[in-house]
Amino acid sequence: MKTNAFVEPDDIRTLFSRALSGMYKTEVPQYGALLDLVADINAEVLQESKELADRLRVAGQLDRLDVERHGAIRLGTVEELAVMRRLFAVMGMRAVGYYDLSVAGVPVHATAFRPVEDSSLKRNPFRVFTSLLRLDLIGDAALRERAAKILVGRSIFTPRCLELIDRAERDGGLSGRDTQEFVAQALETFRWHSEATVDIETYRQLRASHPLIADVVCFKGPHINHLTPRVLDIDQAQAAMLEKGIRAKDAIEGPPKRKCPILLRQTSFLALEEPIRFQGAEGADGTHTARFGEIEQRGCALTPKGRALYDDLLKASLEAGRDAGSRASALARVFEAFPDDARALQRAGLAYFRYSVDRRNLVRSRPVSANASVDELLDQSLVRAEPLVYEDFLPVSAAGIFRSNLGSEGAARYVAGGNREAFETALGTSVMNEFALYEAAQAASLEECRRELANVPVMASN
Ligand code: OOG
Ligand code: NI
Repeated sequence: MKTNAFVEPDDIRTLFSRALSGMYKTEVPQYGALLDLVADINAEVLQESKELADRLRVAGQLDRLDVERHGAIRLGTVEELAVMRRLFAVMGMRAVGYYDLSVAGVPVHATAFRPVEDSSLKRNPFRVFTSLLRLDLIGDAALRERAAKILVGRSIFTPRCLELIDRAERDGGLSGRDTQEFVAQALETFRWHSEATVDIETYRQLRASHPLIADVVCFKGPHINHLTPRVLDIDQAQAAMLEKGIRAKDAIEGPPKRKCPILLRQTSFLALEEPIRFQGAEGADGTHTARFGEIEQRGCALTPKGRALYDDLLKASLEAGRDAGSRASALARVFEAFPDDARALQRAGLAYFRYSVDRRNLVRSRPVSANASVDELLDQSLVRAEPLVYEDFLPVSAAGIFRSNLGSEGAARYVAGGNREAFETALGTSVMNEFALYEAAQAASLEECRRELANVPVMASN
């Protein structure tokens, strides 16, 4: 019966992310160079710090490191988003979080599709930042209708891909053979097309409204626009990129360098200018920039309290400095107010942790009280706390990435604000709350510790 068994969604995700990475490597050779650079730095960092290597191994982070990627796509219609949710569900990915980018002058809102279970995150935490164009933010009614009409005319999924999604939903999974076909078919949606679906004049008009609108509307599908590996030392990676003559963004997005990294730090290199064939009698040629390279370093997930402090400090630092140099020093200065060691973060309730029993201290002379507080357990070294990795994105960083890669043309300001309800209606479900996921993971780990500790026999110690 083994041959008829369904393939685990975790395995489908790994096959897909691998295939996507392979495709992107042939499409954008610089991506391959970036992977090599990141692999070298990670090996060096792990070599230099055995302590970090041990910690990552205990936390289940080491094995996932070289498969860890996030990508991004931009969709045009609510129907596309609804099907994309179903496609990612086949690979065990759920929509987590709502990101409103309109506040940053980018006419999209977004979610992150990613695995949510601990065991799945350990296997392969592949995530895709998926944004949906908000045509309602285009002021020019004629242009808005034009764009909507163009989008209605395209289908970004192959018919076979849709059939296989249906089958997975109906049967509760995909066989090995169907999985292979599904991965190949799904890949088509993410492929680059060097031929536009519109003439160059339409492209120019849409681009003048906002470069992102042209990127979404004028092509056959939502080409993957970057695929980001995780690096263990982003400052080193940034320096290495500049040394290699890669035109990196001048500043790293997110928090400053710290002993105990929090959230997410990202940098990217500029979009490629790619030749495009436009529609029209004369087959006019032009260029388009959409795809870029990005790397990131991930730190610990913050509680709502920690996140509020992060947001406040980031805002203060942005007000403080304009150019890259003064921004970096303002960032470092302002963030001195954010505790920078794991225990302090834990005590202040700023970050989430995974607790595990510290086996070295299991010989005890008295039982652990069932109501011992986390602090007591930590103080007695009965449990250890390992920060939970931040698995999501940051809207301010995302906006910075969008901006640096789209150019500043048509840098509109939108005042409409987010529209989460419309997004969730399009998605066909509500997005999951990322804080609730971290909270649940933390609570489950603590529960497990208490169970384990309750079962340890008490021995007389000296
Ligand atoms: C997505 C930008 C957001 C990130 O890492 O914050 C993103 C896009 O440009 O489509 O990927
Ligand atoms: Ni990204």
